[in-house]
Amino acid sequence: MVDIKLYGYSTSPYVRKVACCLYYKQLPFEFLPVNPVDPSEIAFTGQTQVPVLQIGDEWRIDSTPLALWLDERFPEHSLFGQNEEEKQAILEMDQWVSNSLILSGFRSVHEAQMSARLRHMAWRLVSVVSSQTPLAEEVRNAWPDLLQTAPFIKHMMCDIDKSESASEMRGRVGMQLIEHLKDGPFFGGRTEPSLVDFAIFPQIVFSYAIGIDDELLPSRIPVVRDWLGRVLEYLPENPLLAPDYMIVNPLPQILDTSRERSAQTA
Ligand SMILES: N[C@@H](CCC(=O)N[C@@H](CS)C(=O)NCC(=O)O)C(=O)O
Repeated sequence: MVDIKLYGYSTSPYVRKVACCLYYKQLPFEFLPVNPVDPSEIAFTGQTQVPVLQIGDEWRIDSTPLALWLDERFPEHSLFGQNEEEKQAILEMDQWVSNSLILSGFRSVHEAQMSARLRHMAWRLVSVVSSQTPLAEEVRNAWPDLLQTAPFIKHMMCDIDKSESASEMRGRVGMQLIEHLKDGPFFGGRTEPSLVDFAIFPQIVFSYAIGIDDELLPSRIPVVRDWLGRVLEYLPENPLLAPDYMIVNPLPQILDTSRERSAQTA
């Protein structure tokens, strides 16, 4: 079996997306944490963006091309369906995940007023980062401001249609999420999971799993909760790349709790 290495930080939605694809494909890999402030671990690539995936001696970047590469190299457990038409539909939904769902998350942080909640979130995120690539106290303390001024996030914001506010965008994304799920069992009404499921799953659960949010709100919606449970069947208990001791709310427990809660309210 060829050596597979995933370089990145667990707080990146794109890195978690690639990890979930690797887990789905049952490809053993080594996760190599990258320091976001001084990404010397990926200096060999001559650039600073994660995820970087290395298969044998070859490395590449960019999560969707990486998923295509994985399918090319390891066709079993396809991430792109069974034919060209399915592949195009999956790529279109994946674009929505990147340009709307993930972007909306970054936008909420970028445009938020500095508040106790925002600081709590940023400090929790940096404690996860620092658990894998130790950061100086001053850097950790400054993380709330650094998050809001990160050049790559600023750059992402250039593509946003500002005629829609951040909260309108969140509302739209929530509605479109349900539309794209199409009652499941997987995104796009598909019978097997695809790249889209593995792009969305870690993004939806991360903040709750590491203790930023008090509740996994999407799991209040029965179709979403059932979908989360189905996706988890293809993944390890902790597919989020953060160390187990950083997981405040383990995923199987999240789903059991929300099942109990909805049974109580039924
Ligand atoms: N289109 C890329 C986006 C990757 C990306 O934006 N990664 C961020 C972390 S979430 C990053 O590496 N930022 C630092 C940099 O670009 O220098 C993908 O899908 O992989």
